Amino acid sequence: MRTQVCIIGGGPSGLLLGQLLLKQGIDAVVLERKTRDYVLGRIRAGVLEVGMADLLRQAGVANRMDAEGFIHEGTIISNNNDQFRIDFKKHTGTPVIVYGQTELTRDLYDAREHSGGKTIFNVENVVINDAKTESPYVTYQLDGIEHRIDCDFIAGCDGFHGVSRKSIPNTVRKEFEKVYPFGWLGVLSETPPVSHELIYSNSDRGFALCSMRNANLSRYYIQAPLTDKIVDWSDNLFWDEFKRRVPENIADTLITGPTIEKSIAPLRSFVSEPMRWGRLFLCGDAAHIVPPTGAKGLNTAASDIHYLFAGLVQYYKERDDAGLELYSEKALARVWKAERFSWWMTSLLHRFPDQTDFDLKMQATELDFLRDNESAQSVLAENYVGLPY
Ligand code: RFL
Ligand code: PHB
Repeated sequence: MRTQVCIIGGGPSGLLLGQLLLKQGIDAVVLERKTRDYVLGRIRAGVLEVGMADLLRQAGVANRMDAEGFIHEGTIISNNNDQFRIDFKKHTGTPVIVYGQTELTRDLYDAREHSGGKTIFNVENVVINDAKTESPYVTYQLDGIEHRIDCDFIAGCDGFHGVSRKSIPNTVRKEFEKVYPFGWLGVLSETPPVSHELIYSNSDRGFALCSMRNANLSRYYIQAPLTDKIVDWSDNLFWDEFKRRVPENIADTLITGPTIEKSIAPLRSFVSEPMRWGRLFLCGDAAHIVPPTGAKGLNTAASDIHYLFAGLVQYYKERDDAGLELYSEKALARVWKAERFSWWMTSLLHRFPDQTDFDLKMQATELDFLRDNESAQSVLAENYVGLPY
């Protein structure tokens, strides 16, 4: 088989790139290790920057997001019972859109099926070959039979555990990593959200986040030790702990119910440089991970796709490879800013096992400063709604 761009990974990065390319008449095949249902079963991000929303519109997959997504013009930050609001609209003129990654991925799969884009599921043993030549190819197995796709370019959109990043030799690749000593225990519950804006809560017992998916579906998180087991967190234990970490008025009005999903995700900051090796381009989680506190994981994947898509269009329409040459540099410049913001938000809002009394005072003072200082709020707002592409 031959295609112009072979996309490894059918998560949001790969699917978004596939749809954008299809609209430009550029042929792409998506290889996915799992099934569509498996990919759609993963509950992940919820906040979209307007830059990402625009990209989804450009790809022609934004109708449901525009109809059902929630426009958020601000967010609440709390420190025990002290609460204040960051006004995105006032500081940046821009809101964010709350629309779940699961729904967005479903829209992308539906659009792909509708437009006849080729997706191959359940692929095994994907291998990237000759990425440093002008004739790269990808081999994989399906039902035990070996297949080969010849292509012009390979987009490595296969997430943190994929093969793409690891195909770049160790001598070329430099990895930067910070692993946090806790995770996020997240639940989904069929209850109305406790607040119409997200609440990021620092408390003496650790971090908590109130988020949502729709009018009757809430997403709540608490910081938890990585050694905790899901089976030990009954719904009652979760709600009790959650209520202790949010301001009293929120705890008092919270509607609890049986949870329909519960999982613990580790927190990590990670960047792999460069994001291009010959004709292989890494995008999204394949190249970088952020802790979720800044809601940047999915959005940074989208900005990578923006740069790669622009470079590919320039190559195919103008026979100019300048955009592709600059891909890694441009993508990384934005990635590192998202890393900085996510690391800062994480440091501001969590309890760390080795925090000294001095560290705690610094954290509390940083929160007081943010509460009282419009410029600091403006910096947070600018980063949260998304830096320009
Ligand atoms: P994904 O979503 O991991 O998709 C990669 C896809 O590639 C497939 N794959 C392969 N396919 C073919 N061959 C191989 N060898 C393959 N190896 C893997 C996988 O099956 C998968 O379908 O990466 P992508 O597309 O770059 O999208 C990135 C986002 O998913 C990610 O940044 C965010 O979800 C991160 N993230 C969160 N971000 C937020 O902004 N807010 C959140 O609340 C949030 N929660 C999360 C998260 C990431 C998590 N992970 C990765 C464990 C919660 C979790 C649990
Ligand atoms: C979510 O709704 O899952 C969510 C929202 C904001 C974050 C992280 C996760 O910062």
